[in-house]
Amino acid sequence: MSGLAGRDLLFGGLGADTLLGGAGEDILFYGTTVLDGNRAALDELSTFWSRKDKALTFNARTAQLIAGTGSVPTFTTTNIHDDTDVDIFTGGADRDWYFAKLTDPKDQFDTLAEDVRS
Ligand SMILES: [Ca+2]
Ligand SMILES: [Ca+2]
Ligand SMILES: [Ca+2]
Repeated sequence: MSGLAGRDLLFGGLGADTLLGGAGEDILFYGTTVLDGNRAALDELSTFWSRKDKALTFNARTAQLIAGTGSVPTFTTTNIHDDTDVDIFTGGADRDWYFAKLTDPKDQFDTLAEDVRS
């Protein structure tokens, strides 16, 4: 699964996935989320993550998503789930946000200026 230039949301889902963010600040998810199948919340998330307001820096956006915004559920392990398969993440250019498994067998990812959570 590949993103292009711009801020992408890449959902690995079940199974071992290879996610390529490409340029732009992307969010890469290792497994399933409560957002899956919730079109309205996904659209809201996509719109929020794409916002270019100066005050909404990468850190401000990630903090707001962890806290929850609008109808987008909090970005916590309650809502974002590991699928236990080993996923391969390449965020590409710009800072990216990974939801990855950090215990063996770990997901594999590049770590250039990335923000990795599990
Ligand atoms: Ca991208
Ligand atoms: Ca996966
Ligand atoms: Ca990227």
